[in-house]
Amino acid sequence: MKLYDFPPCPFGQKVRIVLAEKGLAYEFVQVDLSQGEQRRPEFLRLNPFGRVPVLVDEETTIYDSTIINEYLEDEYPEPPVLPAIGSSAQRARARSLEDFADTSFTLQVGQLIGEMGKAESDRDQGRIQRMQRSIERVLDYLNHESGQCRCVDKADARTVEHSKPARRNGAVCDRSLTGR
Ligand SMILES: N[C@@H](CCC(=O)N[C@@H](CS)C(=O)NCC(=O)O)C(=O)O
Repeated sequence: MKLYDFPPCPFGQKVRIVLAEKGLAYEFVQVDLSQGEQRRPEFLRLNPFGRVPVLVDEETTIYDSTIINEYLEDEYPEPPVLPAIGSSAQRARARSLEDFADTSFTLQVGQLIGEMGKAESDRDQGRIQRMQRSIERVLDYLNHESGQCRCVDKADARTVEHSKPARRNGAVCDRSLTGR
């Protein structure tokens, strides 16, 4: 099995977590997005949209992290990463949380990282404040869903802290980002 991926990509990380949970061996093929390697013809033959991650499992080529993970769950069901078949409501909830992470959390945090990675004088403070408010709503939702308070703050702070551009420009990574 081969995974075409770029280490900082959160969607690739999602797939790598499932591969690790299932104990599946694979070859990591780096597609360096900073060098535009996703636009090379040989990669576009795997994913015409030019995005990582892409999984190649023998004759099967799949792109999009959610679909890759569904494939892994179908093809390699043990150990499962979704609630059992038959527990439809719980499976739906797991999928909703995944969708929420993809559409309402990862993107916003990524945009905030991008803004904080700029030199301070170039940052759009209005945009930063809007993103902080949006992330704060997301964290409230996750804290409510998880029934816990502190872990989400810390996870979010780590995400930003580990961003190289943000670190390079001395971004403050803890409560100041979420305004708490
Ligand atoms: N919905 C896709 C999103 C994948 C995606 O946006 N990947 C980004 C990197 S995190 C990418 O490859 N961007 C390259 C580009 O847009 O040129 C998934 O879940 O796999």
